[in-house]
Amino acid sequence: MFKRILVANRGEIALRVMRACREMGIETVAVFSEADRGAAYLELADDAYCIGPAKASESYLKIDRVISAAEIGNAQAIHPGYGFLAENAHFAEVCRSCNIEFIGPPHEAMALVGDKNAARRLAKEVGVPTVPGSDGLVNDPDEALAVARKIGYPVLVKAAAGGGGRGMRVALDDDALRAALKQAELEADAAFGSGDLYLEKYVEHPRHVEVQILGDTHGNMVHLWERDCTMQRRHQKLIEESPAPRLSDKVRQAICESAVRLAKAAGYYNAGTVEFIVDRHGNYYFIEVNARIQVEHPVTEMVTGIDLIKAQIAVAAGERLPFTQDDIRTRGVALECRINAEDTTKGFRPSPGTIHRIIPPGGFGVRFDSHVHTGYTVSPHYDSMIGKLIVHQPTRPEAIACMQRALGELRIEGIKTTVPLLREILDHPAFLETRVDTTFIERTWLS
Ligand code: MV4
Repeated sequence: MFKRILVANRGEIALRVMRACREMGIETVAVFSEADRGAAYLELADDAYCIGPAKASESYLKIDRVISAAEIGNAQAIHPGYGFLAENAHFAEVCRSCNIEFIGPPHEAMALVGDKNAARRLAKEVGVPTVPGSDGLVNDPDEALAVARKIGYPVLVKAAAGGGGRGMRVALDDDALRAALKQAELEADAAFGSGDLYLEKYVEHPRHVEVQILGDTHGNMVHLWERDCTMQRRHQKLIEESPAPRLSDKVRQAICESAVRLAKAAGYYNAGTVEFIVDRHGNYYFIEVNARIQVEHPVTEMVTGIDLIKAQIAVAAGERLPFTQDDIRTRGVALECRINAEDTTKGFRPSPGTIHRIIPPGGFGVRFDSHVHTGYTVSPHYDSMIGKLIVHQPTRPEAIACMQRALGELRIEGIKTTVPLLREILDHPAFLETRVDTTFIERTWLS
């Protein structure tokens, strides 16, 4: 097992990884930017190095600085968390060439699934349902128009190097498609360094279901069932839950088995997520793979009882998974609310500043994953998420009541947060009755 791990991240996920390491008897090396200097969670690391100025591109995203910190700090492995370098295949490759274990998938598999068109092709090859669309890339407008006429409008133009909803464009007719192709190509080229595009039929009013997978380096791969992440706004998730409501046992089983089949075919190991959209009729379609631990991993941990961060570390150290698929069952229902420092009444604009007072919630079935405290200053330089409130209860109505109770206890003074909106959503008949799709927030709170 590793003696010392560098955590190449900040905030709640850095703290989450450090906590897992402590329990495993592994020392930690933290890195921080000038904006995070003096943050309380850094005191929980055994060692900490400043790797640059506040700007992420000058610190948390600087591969040479992170690697230098790992070498100076004597770390044998790097946990990237989510965001920043977590899905950078080049970084994973540099780690390997420096003899530092990257706690994540092999860089080859990461590069493969990072190419959304290649991932889609692989899904088709192994019989995982994909949305009807182009057979490969379509940068030629005439070819794209022919595909659109065959599958029917509306269609979605997607960037092969995109993901997470970035670089997508809906087109309703031929003229719109021509324009969408031009814009998407320019945008994708500027944002991702590749203008490669592919086409899919636009599935209207989908639910978003994703499957947690976990594999070791000995060829064992399991799924840890699914999460529903339908409750989002502009691709920012607000509430996640497990199990996914309104999913028949048959479809749940099929989606989860599809995810494992695809991950195996990609030569994947460690933790990952396979994303699907599910239409009103229960048809499911593969969308993309997220080659990292995700923000919402705790809901899966609560229902399965498996610590995903510890599992990531163990399999990165070469250990075998200590369970088989049949051992993994879910118990009860878990919900997660993301607490962001944002003003939801002003277009969700960031609300950085000092937290004058925070009172965290507690009690049976309540988990609060957060690095903030009274006197903590939320920096404008990073993502506005300041914590995640997770509850675990026997049933969905009990989980919702528990979440309402816990959000009611949570006091955060000095900055605006998403808490009031979260409480409204949890009270909304459509949420209670699970009659929502991915457009619910935009339709209900015009913003
Ligand atoms: C789609 C889709 C409808 N049809 N693909 C958005 C994030 C990215 N992972 C894929 N996304 C979508 N792909 C087809 N063919 C709708 C979405 C989508 C969405 C998916 C998951 C969660 C929230 C979403 C919000 C808007 C659109």
